[in-house]
Amino acid sequence: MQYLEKVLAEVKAKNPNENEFHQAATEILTSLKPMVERHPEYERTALLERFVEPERTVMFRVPWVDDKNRVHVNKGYRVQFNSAIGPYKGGIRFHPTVNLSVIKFLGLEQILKNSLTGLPIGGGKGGSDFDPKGKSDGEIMRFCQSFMTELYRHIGADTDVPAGDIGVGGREIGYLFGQYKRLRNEHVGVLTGRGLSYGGSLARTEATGYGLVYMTEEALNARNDGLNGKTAIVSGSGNVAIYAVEKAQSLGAKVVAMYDSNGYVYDRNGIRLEVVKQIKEVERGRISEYAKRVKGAEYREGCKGIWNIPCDVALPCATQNEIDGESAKALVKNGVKLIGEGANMPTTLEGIETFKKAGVLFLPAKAANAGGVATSALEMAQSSGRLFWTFEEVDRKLKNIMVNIYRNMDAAAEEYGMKGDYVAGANIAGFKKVAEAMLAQGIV
Ligand code: NDP
Ligand code: 2IT
Repeated sequence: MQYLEKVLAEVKAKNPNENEFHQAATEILTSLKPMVERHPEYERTALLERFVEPERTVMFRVPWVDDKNRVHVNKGYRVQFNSAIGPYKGGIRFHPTVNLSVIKFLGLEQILKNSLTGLPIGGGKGGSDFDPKGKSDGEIMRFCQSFMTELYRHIGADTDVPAGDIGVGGREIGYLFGQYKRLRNEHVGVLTGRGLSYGGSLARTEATGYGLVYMTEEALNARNDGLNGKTAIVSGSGNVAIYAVEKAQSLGAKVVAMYDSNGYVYDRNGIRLEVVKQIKEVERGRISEYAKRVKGAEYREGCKGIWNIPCDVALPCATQNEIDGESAKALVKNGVKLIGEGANMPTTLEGIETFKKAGVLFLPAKAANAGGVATSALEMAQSSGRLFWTFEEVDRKLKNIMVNIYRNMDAAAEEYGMKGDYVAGANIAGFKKVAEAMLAQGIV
């Protein structure tokens, strides 16, 4: 058996039932093939076997008390996957679907994404199967405090720097940071996505969505095209989706649909983002409200139908596997030109294949959504330098980073004879630096 196939078979055998982790590993390893063939030292040093095995996995109990004095227990995770190029870095997800497989797929993706940013950050991810929906502020705070009461001993500004992800935004980062500071007696940059009054960075809130759209525009510009006048669908209505819509609209795109986990809204006149922000950021409500408030907008139960709406550009910004083979076919049939992945692994392997066959321009998550973690690294730089950059300065750096990632993955795909295949280009460009750093550091 070839080296790559052997490693992939081992991943599946040694990590049974971790379907999301298998999916991410399959996508990555398969596309590294031409690179691995040029580097026999990878096999000699078991580089890929080490790459797919987390350096450390922490799993812990998170007990907490709700407003009615009932005791609950959730699972907590932090996977410290790879520190070859910098301290572990990556978000924390609170969602009932969180399990070890989900955290490991996210962690594996994060290693290459963080490498692509060009900044010195390794890869990690964490989370809990806690469901923040419908919880009071007090319950969220007590849960975050309990979570951090275990996590604090494993992280640190030069060791592992968590941030937000699904279900973890500014409010949760605040409670997590408060508890860390209390336990360690240190006010340091141990979490990113902090509030502006206690060490956060301007533009971090906007960064993932803006970054996604900067890369989308760059990819279109490279083909003498642009977002102006394009019809777009942005799935999700959380942090990434909202700021992707904001930037896409500012570049002249018409966003006609968004969703949350209950259903989608279709507004043929173009989504009114201030209404979405009010519902989602202020009221923490449901997207169905939008159709009650905006004339001409329709609400439909269920998510899948959104991909049947004709569009030029689709930006999936909710969660993994939201575009399956069938949805991909519907998008292609309706003439989609570009897919930009704001969420992590939002397209199934079958969906990716469908887009590839149809020649749809496909910007994979680890490149397209890297603006969030890149800006987190800028927050870390500001924290350690005790600096505070303006919005314009951070935004300018973010844009440069996204353009550079685009050019690097484009060049890597071409170098290996796969022009325009950005799944391969992003994996190869990201893996290059990680492999170099791992080889230089010996068998560790
Ligand atoms: P939020 O929690 O702010 O928003 C998540 C959105 O996705 C909500 O609208 C949520 O709906 C929806 N959603 C979640 N699960 C499902 C589901 N199973 N089916 C349909 N809709 C769903 O999270 P973020 O915006 O931060 O994250 C979105 C994606 O972007 C994730 O994949 C995350 O990993 C990725 N990402 C985030 C970054 C960041 O900086 N925040 C950086 C890079 C990637 P509901 O409210 O109903 O649950
Ligand atoms: O998936 C991701 O890149 C994030 N959730 C952001 C991680 C970070 O450390 O800012």
